[in-house]
Amino acid sequence: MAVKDGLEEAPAEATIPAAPAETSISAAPEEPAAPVGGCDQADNVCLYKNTEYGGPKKFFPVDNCVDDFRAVRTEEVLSTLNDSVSSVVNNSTKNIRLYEGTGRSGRYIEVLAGATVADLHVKELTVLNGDGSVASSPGEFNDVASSLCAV
Ligand SMILES: [Ca+2]
Repeated sequence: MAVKDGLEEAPAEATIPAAPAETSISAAPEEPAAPVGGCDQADNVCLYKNTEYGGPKKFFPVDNCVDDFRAVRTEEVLSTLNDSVSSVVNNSTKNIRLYEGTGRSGRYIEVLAGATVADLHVKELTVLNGDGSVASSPGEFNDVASSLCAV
């Protein structure tokens, strides 16, 4: 590169071609969720303290079970996730369960692959007991989750 008057030109930014668009659009139900709430990493499960994917948040690779939200601080490090999750994005191809108790115990809900729940207060969920029987349907699951795992 030519240097003029001792000033080196900054190298031009390499032009990176846009990634090729997906050529086939699948309508399969396991299609990952549209990225909302910044949950744009494939195979992540994203939990938020507020409804509509707002507030302090924490993202997890779907293959890692998280057995105790009391030990998990949000990205904002304000507090733990325990008993405070109000919305969920499952941007993965696996169904997950959110459990009321630590160590995957107690009542749970399933959030299907690619699904989102904008407001866990809303009574439109099927809440199951640990033995798989229905605890409430429609039910809600706000501010109770303490562990999660893919199924
Ligand atoms: Ca709990």
